[in-house]
Order: sequence, then structure tokens, then C-alpha cells
Amino acid sequence: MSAAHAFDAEVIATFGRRVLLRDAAGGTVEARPLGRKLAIACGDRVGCVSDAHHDEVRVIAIHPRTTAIWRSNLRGDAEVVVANISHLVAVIAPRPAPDYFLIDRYFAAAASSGIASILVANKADLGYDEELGAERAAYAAIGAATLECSAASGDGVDALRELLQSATAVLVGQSGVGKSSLVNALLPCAAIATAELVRQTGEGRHTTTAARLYDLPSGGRLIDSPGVRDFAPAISHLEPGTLGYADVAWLAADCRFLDCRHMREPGCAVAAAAASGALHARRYESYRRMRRLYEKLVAARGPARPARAPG
Ligand SMILES: Nc1nc2c(ncn2[C@@H]2O[C@H](COP(=O)(O)OP(=O)(O)OP(=O)(O)O)[C@@H](O)[C@H]2O)c(=O)[nH]1
Ligand SMILES: [Mg+2]
Ligand SMILES: [Zn+2]
Repeated sequence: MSAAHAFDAEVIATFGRRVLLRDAAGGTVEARPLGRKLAIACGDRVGCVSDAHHDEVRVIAIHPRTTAIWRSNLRGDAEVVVANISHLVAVIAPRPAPDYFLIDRYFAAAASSGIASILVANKADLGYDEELGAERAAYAAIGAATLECSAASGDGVDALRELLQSATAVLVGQSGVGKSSLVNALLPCAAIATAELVRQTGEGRHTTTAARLYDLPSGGRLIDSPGVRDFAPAISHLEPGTLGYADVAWLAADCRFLDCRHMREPGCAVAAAAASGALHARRYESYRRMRRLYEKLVAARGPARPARAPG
């Protein structure tokens, strides 16, 4: 009779409380966490046990994360979205219309965890308006790579493939921007479901319902994730001074007050840069919105706990 045994595995998909694991030998198995306290995300490395008959696998521990994206749920609590990634790839499209404020909040969460940001302007075949150029410049200024591509025509997909070659990356963005289509373009045998935009609203249908990790034949690993309407970073995982806004952080060194919030303080170098055009005005407005959201969440939840170890 075989005994229960313990092993380590990687979480390659999450469906509510169920997860799909891949063990060291590359085999996949479904599992459930043991107890309600374990909040497991795609990309997590976990410790598991299986019973003597191997018909039930339970996750018993989450190994320390190198990085993670944390969101604030409706109660204001931190929830892990994805773990152990090196790059966050925010995807936009001409339709549905880009929400750059959403991109900013994702990049703020990424920067706060040491994750590199990439902006992918997909569906370039549909044509972008001139706004994109200024946005790309603003993102380049915070160190994000930006590129235009089309999952439909294949244009620019090679450049994306190259960027991801040694990355573990997650695709995020609104529903219907073409995240799953990009996975299919990078990994033709994936053949994962994609869907037409809902005609009346121009919104996606939320075709992808679970995060899922794919190995790219060209190198690198890519996590497809469900589209979102909104994303609020968890306050407990944001850098409190500049909230993960690198452009604000650099300018803040010249503010008159060390504890400047860059809202309406006298001698604020950030506000001055926004007024002169040195800081992209929409990025400054975005920072101000993030600051107001942060302070609202802090007031509701109490002050942010000191940042924990990475992740
Ligand atoms: N014209 C054009 N259409 C595209 C392109 N990429 C994707 N689409 C279409 O956009 C629609 C949505 O694509 P999906 O890949 O399902 O979008 P998604 O971001 O994965 O959406 P969710 O899973 O709901 O988050 C589909 O009809 C795709 O065929 C592109 O480069 N050009
Ligand atoms: Mg999808
Ligand atoms: Zn300031």
C-alpha cells in the first residue's frame, strides 16, 4: 500500500478555490488548498500532499514569492492576483477604448513589487489616434517598454516574442483587447477561446475566466488573465510616498517639503512639472486620483502596515 506523499509544484491555473498544479516532472494535477487561509495565485510555488490513493491533492503551503501583484478587493483587503512574475504586460486596443488610468494603476502595483512594465498596443490594424504617441512617451519615461502590434495580422508579434523571451509575464487589461489572441499568436497550439466584442457596447464579454500559465516555445512563460473593468492596487503593498509612480518619485526630490503629497503643497516640484508640461498632465491627474483613492482606503482600513518582504 502506498503512503501519502509530499511534493512541491507550481500553480499554472486557478479556478476559484481549485488550482491546477504542475510538478517537477511536468505532470499536471488538480488540487484544493487545505484550509481557508491559503490564498493561492497563478505562478505560486507550493507545497502539497496527496493521499495514499493519489485521488486528492491538497496544497498545504505557499513558498515565499519573489514578486506579486496585489489588488484591493471591495472590502479594501489585499488580494493576490498573480505571483512570481518578472514582467506585467498591460494590453490596450483602439476598441474597447483605452483606459490609461487603469494601466497606470497596474504599473504602480508592478513597480511597488519590482516587476517590469510593458505596454502593448494591440489591434494596430484598426488604427490608433494620435493620443497614443504621448502616452507611449510618458510610459517610456517611467522605464516601461512599449510596442504596437496586431494579433490578427501578426505585425509586431515578433518584437513581443523577443521581449518575453526570458520573462515570466502576465497579460492584463480590459476585456476584449486581445490578450488571449496574443497568447494564440505566440503559441499557435494553445488555441484558447477568444470572442467578438459585444456589438452594442464595444465591450468584451469576459471570455477568459481564469488565469492560466503557458510556456512559450520561443522561451519565456506567459500568464493569460481574465479582463477587468477596474483595478485598485492594495494599499498595504504600495510604496506610500509616491504610490509606485516613478515619474513622480524622481521629481519629488525637489519638493520643498519632504512629506509633500504633491496635491496642493507650496513648492511642489511635481505640480510645477505638470504645469510646465515636463510631466505628462494625464499622468499627474492619474497620480492625484491614486492619492485620493489611497487616502480613502487608508481612512477606511487604518494606516498601511509597513511593507512586508518582497511580494
Ligand atoms: N482587428 C483585430 N482584432 C483583434 C486583434 N486581436 C484580437 N482581436 C479580436 O478581439 C476580440 C477579443 O479578443 P480576445 O483575445 O478574446 O480578448 P481578451 O483580452 O482575451 O478578452 P477577455 O478574455 O474577455 O479578457 C476577438 O474578436 C479577437 O478576434 C487584432 O490584433 N486586431
Ligand atoms: Mg481572454
Ligand atoms: Zn510635491
